[in-house]
Amino acid sequence: MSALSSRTVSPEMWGGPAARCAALSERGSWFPDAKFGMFIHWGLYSELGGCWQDKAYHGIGEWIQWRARIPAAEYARVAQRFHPVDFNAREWVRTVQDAGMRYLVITAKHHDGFAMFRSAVSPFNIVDATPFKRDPLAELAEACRDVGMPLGFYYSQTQDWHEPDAVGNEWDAVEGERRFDRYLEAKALPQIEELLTNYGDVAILWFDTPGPIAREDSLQLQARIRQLQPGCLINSRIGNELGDYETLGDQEIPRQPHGGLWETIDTHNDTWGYVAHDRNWKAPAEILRRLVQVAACGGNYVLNVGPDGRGRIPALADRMLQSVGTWLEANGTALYGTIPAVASVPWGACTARDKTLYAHVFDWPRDGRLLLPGVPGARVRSVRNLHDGASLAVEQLPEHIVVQTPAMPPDAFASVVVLELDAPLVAQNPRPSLLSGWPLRMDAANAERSGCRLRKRSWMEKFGDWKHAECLEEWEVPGGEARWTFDVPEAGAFYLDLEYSSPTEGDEGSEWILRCGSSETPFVLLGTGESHGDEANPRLLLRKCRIGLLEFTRGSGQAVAIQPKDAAGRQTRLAAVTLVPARIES
Ligand code: FHN
Repeated sequence: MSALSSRTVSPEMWGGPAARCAALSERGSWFPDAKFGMFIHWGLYSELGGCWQDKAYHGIGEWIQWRARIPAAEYARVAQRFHPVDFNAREWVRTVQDAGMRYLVITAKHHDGFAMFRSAVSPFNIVDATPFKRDPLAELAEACRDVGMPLGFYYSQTQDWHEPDAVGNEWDAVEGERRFDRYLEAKALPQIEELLTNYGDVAILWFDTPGPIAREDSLQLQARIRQLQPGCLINSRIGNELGDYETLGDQEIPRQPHGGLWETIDTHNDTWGYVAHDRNWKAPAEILRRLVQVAACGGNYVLNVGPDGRGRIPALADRMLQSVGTWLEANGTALYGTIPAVASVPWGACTARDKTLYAHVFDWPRDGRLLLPGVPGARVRSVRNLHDGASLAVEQLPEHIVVQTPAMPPDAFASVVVLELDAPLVAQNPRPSLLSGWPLRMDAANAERSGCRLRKRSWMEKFGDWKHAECLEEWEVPGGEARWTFDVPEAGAFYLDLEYSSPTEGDEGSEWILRCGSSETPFVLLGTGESHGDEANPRLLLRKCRIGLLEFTRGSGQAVAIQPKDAAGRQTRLAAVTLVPARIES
């Protein structure tokens, strides 16, 4: 097995999607209904808090050993002062519950190779190597068991920077051949056995960065888990398209429904492991918006918390999670156990259960009218606010539903409007509507396209802070075209904005044609340049460019289309077009 080398930090390190779970009823039937989980990254790196030898590292803190090239022996000495006396398993589990989260996954061993549990396999573990001497995973397992909370263990199976035979540590000199099979047999497999033997029921074995792991190694890991705990779920990062469910890319929030069993994992600030100087917390409304968006696309949302070296969950994170939990306490019926309904409405997203549709409204309508896509084959029987039960007037048009809403949103973060139908909602992907007063964003993936390709791009901004976009690329000139079709329930004027990246240098840019109805307008897209030399996964500098004002009359099936006119447009990566309402008359 080769070292991860240049693929160490690229989207390939996540492996492909999982094989579909064959026996969900026996294994992990709890998973799709849970919707919201907590991820905890906690290890020796938490003691360092993103700082090594007075230098602050920005980005993900659990990679500090790799980034500062700390020799394994020197890093191991951090254990001598790792003494998380404030760790309290029951309090952590209460925090998970109070946040409305329904399962917990914690790092048993991250890439630094340090076991956060008692291990007879390697003395590099929290019980044997630190003054703390306790086994936090045992305490957590007991606390979770007492309240019936599914508990999962993260285990870095491929990278282990402490072990010369494993993958990832390219800075410590190693004598002789690196033998991954030796590491797998001597450490990874026996430690996984310990985790599956000593801690009761393990709900998930959460693998990471499979990178170059061979198929037979992933199969061996999977077989061992099935043998010891057949009920344990395995995520797709076991590698080689195995596992029971898919873990999307880090911080990847889909915009469109995504099939199968899956989860999105997200950071609360810009790191997984504790970083003392990272204050970029997502506020509760943003967390809820991401959670609801993921649920409306059919997945689970797992939000990370990074406790510090004393075992404390950062106070601000804790407070914000409590606010999230308060919202879920009141509105959880609109989330847990629901199915995806509508992922792309400008004011939020919709989930559903049986004959009930839940509209999660993050941006409350200012004109007192909430417009929803139609519900083919069903009649709306009644509409109410979930918050206070107040019933709301509704008009059901052939393609839309219009709900009369009060001036003020009933809930500070997101108000849920509940629509009771006379028949179950049929899964649909409605044509978008250009609603007056609301921007309509249409992604690359929604375009009818010819002479161009749709590609998923992922790139890092701060180290380990991933961004994702699907883009239309490799435009043919002539012949390339992208077209978006939508309904216009009310006439209006809208600006057309493009979100794109173009490595073309120079001010000239590329010339394009915009088609709308019978009109054809040329426009120019300036080069954005690229700041990153990784050709396979360049860092995109996505830029918004306003093309101009368009007027639409009422009518269904209207479209905007764009085409590159000159060869300079070939390399453009187009992520989205947005129609932004413009008020012309007073
Ligand atoms: O390298 C790890 C990283 O430290 C963190 O654990 C994340 C969580 O998904 N997984 C890997 C990068 O994708």
